[in-house]
Amino acid sequence: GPDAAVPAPAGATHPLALAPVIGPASDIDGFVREFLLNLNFDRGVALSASSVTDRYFALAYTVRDYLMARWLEDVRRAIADDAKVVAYLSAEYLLGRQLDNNLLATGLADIATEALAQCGIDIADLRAAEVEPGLGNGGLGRLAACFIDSLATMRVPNVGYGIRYEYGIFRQTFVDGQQVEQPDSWLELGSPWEFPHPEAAQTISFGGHTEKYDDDGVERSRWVPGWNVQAVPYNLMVPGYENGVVNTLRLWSAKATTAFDLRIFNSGDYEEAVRAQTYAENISKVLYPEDSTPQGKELRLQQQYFFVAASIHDLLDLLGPAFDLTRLPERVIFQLNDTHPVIAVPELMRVLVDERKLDWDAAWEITQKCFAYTCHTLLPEALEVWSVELLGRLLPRHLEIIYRINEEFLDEVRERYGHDLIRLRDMSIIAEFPERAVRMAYLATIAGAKVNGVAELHSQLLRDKVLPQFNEFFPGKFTNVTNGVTPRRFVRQANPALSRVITDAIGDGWITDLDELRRLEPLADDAGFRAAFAQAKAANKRRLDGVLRARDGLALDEDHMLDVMVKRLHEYKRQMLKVLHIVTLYDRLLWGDPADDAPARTFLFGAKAAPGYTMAKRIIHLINAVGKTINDDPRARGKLAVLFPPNYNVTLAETVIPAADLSEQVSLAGKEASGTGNMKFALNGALTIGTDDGANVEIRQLVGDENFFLFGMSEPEVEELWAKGYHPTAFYQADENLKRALDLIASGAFSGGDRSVFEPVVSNLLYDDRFMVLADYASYIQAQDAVDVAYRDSDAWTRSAILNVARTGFFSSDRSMRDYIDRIWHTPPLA
Ligand code: GLS
Repeated sequence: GPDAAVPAPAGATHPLALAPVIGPASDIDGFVREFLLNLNFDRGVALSASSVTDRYFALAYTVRDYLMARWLEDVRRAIADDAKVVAYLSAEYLLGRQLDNNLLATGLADIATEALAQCGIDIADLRAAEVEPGLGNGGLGRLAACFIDSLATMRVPNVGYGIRYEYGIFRQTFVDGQQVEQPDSWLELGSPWEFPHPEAAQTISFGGHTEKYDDDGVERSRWVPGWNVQAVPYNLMVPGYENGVVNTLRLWSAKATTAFDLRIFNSGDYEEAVRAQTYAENISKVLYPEDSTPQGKELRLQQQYFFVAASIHDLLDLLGPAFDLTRLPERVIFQLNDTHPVIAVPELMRVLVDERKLDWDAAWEITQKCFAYTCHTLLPEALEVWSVELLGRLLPRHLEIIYRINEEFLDEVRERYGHDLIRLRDMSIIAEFPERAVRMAYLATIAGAKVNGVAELHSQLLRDKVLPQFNEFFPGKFTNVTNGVTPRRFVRQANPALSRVITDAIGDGWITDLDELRRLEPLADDAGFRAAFAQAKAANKRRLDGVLRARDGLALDEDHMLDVMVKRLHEYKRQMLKVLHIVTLYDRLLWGDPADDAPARTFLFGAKAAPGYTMAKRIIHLINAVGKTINDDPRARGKLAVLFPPNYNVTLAETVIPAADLSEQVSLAGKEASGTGNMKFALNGALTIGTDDGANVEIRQLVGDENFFLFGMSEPEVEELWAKGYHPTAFYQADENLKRALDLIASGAFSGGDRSVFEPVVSNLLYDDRFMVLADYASYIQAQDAVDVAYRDSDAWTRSAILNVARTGFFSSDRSMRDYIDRIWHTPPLA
């Protein structure tokens, strides 16, 4: 981008050349002119002949030009200003659509709408043409996107580093109710939001071996790699909200190195050369679609090393060759978003020791101050572990470095506790069973200046259950930062109806200071405000109905309570609990009290299953089967409906969440690290039915028990039940309603009489039920019955909904960023 910090060339005389940047005029005429220039000379079409795609691109270029004029290369400036930069290392960024976000940030939304109208174009049609970059799986990736939005809005110098996957999270379709994955070719038509920078490419090496050599009497080890690839950066703009700041998201794309190709080409092996090129470029080909439970695939480790090595070198290049590396911790903090980027730790050590010739101790001291680690899980199977065999083959020098870090660490442990073999085994970075493997979470914990969990309960369990020996060993290292979501995208942009109601009441300061929402509290008792609030909710339901009709041919009855469960499909999240509730209501409807006056409900699901996760896919099939049976049954008409639009993504979330009445957050206590959907719902005026898990705990504390439907076992109660022995069949036998619901599924009632289809789902619950669905069923049904009662008093419900909005300003990602700054990064915002 143009760099305002750099003066014009010495011979420049024209006034325009002397201006740092020529920006387009921020008025309707200026916008129209810029739009038509882009349409005519970039797309090369006349307005009359242009397609929706042409127009979308021309609009995107226009908005981009405004941002570009403000893209002050904040990183370079920050470097020049000696500021400390937050380098956020994340394998995932679930960005969502860019156009609306950028219109909002630039304050151009109204001008653009009117300018296009004067060109005979409805901006809504162009918005709809944008394909969202789905470069993440779920909450973890979306969190990264929220964080970089907040950092730009708060003027904190930040570069987000990640991978430019050619294929993001798969596009989900349903065939006969079963999930079928389609490739997400989001780059097919190109993306107007990215800027390739081939001149800033990095060479990233892999494989080979290490060798010892004599360096002026000092024995050193060095890496002799076997092959390499180019990492080409693509910059994306991350604009702050109406503040002129544009930070950078830098995503790396793999490209075969020409030298590598040439060597093989010269050997005459054309096919081998092309094969090698494909191999290299595979590295950034596709996002791994596992959320929370990664598979230990070689290509995944390649991806991880590829992007963190490129990012570290990029940052060191920015600082320049003369930079005094002992001062590195004053200038950068690498935040490790889960274990995915942890291979950055030995990479920085390698650069410092092998390339920059620092001695080990000095390098280690620097490294320990430059990294901080965020853990996003409690599931043991989600803590990444790389086999020594694989890591040694792909990154032999890094394995040596990890061994040395481990040896020195275990020496310290021995010094503190003596030769306690069990403790040494438990704290070693290297696991011995079932195979020798590197525990990336341990490496991150040892190397990181701080380790944080993502909600109070999660951080406490991290300290007490997941890494207790480390918590004891490193007092003060563990901390909490409760997650947050950006109010720009998830309230202001996604919910214009509610935003208007809020702004009319308290002004628009809440958009960058979400605690302002507190001022709505007294208005919960104001009938006029309640009416306006309820009208916004109703309008959002109609908007959702329109989107679902156009997108999927589904319809939503605006008179129904909208009960929503949207999140990745995972057994621990317990979509099955929701299914059992629906089946129970259906069963009641068929056989129960005909005078039952429960409010009509529509259940809306959105969920992708990892392609290899068989049980999750069966549950998706079951939801669709139950939905079809109920939706086709005239006896359920006007009372129950089930909607499961395929391919839930950020774009769909933005219309679903504002329309919801009830938010389902029903994970088994102790399993959901935080959740962030839970926050988005509360902020958009849905009430939560939830367990005492993740950030639900904090939501309930803030909104008050009377505005939250709590059910289920607490985390200690879960532990207690496990300890005394959990027998799901006992719950099945003891609870008539539960028995009826499970029997109905097992009977084939939802599978055309075929009892085999869902037998594995039912058996799993009856004989295994790792996530204690049956144990929490009764309590869940009871809470849902309380929801029915509460919903009937629509005034009281709206009052609670308003209080949910007014009391959850804490969950702004701006607050999360403040916490990271205070507790971990110590980076003051730029003036
Ligand atoms: C996750 C957790 O499962 C979520 O609870 C959490 O909200 C999110 C962001 O911290 O991180 N971890 C993960 O691997 N995927 C997630 O969404």
